[in-house]
Amino acid sequence: MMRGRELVNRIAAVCLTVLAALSLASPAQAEDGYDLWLRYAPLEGEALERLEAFDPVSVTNSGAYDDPIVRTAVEELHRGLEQLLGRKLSPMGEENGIVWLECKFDDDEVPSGSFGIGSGDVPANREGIQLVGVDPVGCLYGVYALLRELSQGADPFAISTISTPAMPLRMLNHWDNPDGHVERGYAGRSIFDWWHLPERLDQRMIDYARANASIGINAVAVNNVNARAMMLEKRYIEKLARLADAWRPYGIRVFLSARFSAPRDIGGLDTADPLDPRVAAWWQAKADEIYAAIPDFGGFLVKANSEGQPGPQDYGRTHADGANMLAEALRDRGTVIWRAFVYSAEDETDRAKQAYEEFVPLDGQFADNVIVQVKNGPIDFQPREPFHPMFGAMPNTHLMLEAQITKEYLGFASHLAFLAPMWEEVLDADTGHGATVAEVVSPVGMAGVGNTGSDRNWSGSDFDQANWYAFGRLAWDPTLSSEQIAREWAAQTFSREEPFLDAVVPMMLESREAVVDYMTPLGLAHLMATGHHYGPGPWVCDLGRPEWNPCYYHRADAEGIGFDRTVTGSDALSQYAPQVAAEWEDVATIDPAYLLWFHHVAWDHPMPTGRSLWAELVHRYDRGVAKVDEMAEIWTGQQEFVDPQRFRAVTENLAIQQAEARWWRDASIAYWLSLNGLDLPEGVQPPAESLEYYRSLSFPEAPGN
Ligand code: GCW
Repeated sequence: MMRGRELVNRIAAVCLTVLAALSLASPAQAEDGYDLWLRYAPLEGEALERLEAFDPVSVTNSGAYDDPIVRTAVEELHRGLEQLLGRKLSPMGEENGIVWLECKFDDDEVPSGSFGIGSGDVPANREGIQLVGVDPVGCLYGVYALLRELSQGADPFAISTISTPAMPLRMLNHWDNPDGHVERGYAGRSIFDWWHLPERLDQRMIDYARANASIGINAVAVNNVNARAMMLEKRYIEKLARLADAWRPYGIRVFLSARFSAPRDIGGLDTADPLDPRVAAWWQAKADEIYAAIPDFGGFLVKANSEGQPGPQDYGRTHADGANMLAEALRDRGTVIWRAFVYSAEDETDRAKQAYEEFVPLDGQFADNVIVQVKNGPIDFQPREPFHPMFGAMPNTHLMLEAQITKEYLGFASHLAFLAPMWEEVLDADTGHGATVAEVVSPVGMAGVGNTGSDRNWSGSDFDQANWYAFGRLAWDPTLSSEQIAREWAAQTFSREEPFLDAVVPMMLESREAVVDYMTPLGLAHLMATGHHYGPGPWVCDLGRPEWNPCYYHRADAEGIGFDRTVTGSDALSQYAPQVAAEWEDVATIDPAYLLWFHHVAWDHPMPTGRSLWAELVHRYDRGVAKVDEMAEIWTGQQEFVDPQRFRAVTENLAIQQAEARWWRDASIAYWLSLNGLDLPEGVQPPAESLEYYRSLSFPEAPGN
């Protein structure tokens, strides 16, 4: 009997030793990307010595505030430092702490979340790092900023920064449905486990909050803007309250996408007319119910009268009538975010003009707690669009920017396209109304349509994590350069070795332009296949509504190609301020990047490069394909810097992108050739297959639809 138990114990002991050895050995072996940019890979060499000079490092919370966010800040700092140092630290809160947190400044002039970091005297008359937050969340952001610097190998004593968020609202919008499907999601199922909430809170919800807080994101709309009214029911409010409780210590407020017809759908009313007092009373009671469960509830995000969603126009009311009624229900507590992504199924107007036409006349009519959320461009998250003409045109309305982090039109999760340069392009655009887009939206905020899912790496691919990261960093500070963002992300996520960064950062910076080149060069747009938007479909011309068809957007025929949006065409150009319109109205001087967005031109139209339009178009396709080949080659050279699992994952995605870039190029060229009957320019490779072949491809199972 005794001998048997002894044997069992021995075997157990041996197993434990082996397991311990394995778990020690494994981190360097393979990484699955779950840790995102919060890997805090152990420092080495000089960087380690510099941090070790702090010995004994501990973290002191000088104020000892009993605040959950301060507690998060202290824990995060402790955790990050331990990982960077590769050893345990003395307990938190010791008086000999070398990082001194001061988390309550009480200055109303300084925006919430601001912080400063510098070296200076800390208790026990020693030199250390002082971190001052204007409020608890300022401390939290300061901690992440400090760790970001240290992770990149910075000298702790040389860190000196004061940072203030440019925008109050830095938000993610999730197009996640309650059944777990994510509209335009390419990273698996939804991360929100509504089925098991509120009883069960997945650890992912904490890790998600950490990731968001680390880049300054402070608000999350948890459900699809194509909303189910069910999400407003009591049982869902309870689920949402559990998330709100879990995220509060990370400074994140929850928002709900609200279906405008909810009073009818779940409220037992026969109308959702915003001017009907019963409807207003229903929303008021609903808001009261939500605030009883979630005192810091952010508010409602609404897609109304767009793509079949219900809205105030169903009752002959305006967007302002609808938004203001909801705003009244949230008054002094929350915000209504009303989307400007509208185009009517009955309207013959150029789709690019419709949002401006519906909203600009309402300028000044929206309640103070209403924000109008405007996509970066006037159509729909294309690889390149000019900025939306509403920016700057509604000086008496709170406008915020909506960007799409998930890459619906840029190759899903398999194509590498770093989006910071695209967002930088729109943020830096001069609206001609005395402000850049960044300046217009800075008093309000920015929302990004999330790219997270149940995949271990969160975003469906390692490089798509960079877009989540970049969105948060730009919402915090739209003047940050794409290069800085790429550098800090790549250093934290993969390797802080200079040769690696010098190779990978330029590759990231050029990646989005490569997608523009092989999909929609020279201002073309919306040529993707129907529904799922996966792959090319420029030949689609026969769908029910004109603006569902790629042909509507490219308008190509035997003579030429492009959408005339000048005064001789749809005149969408006149929605821009005069000096902006002037830049784009002349076909001879317009930036070729926007040429076919605003002009219909002949195939032999001379381009600034000396090529004909046709030759230039083909040249751009080839340039895009060549760039992806180059990216794949650059990545091949990075093996020594990256763990095998992620190295292989990226390699395989790049191989997909190489093949699909060719597919886009070949299918597009084959189709244009069928219209213009021209020869291919000298030395250009003909498409690998016939047009019929490309047209015959179909992918009903493509994700995200
Ligand atoms: O980009 C388009 C998408 C729709 C989306 C819509 C929107 C949520 O194809 O899937 O719906 O825009 O922004 O409302």
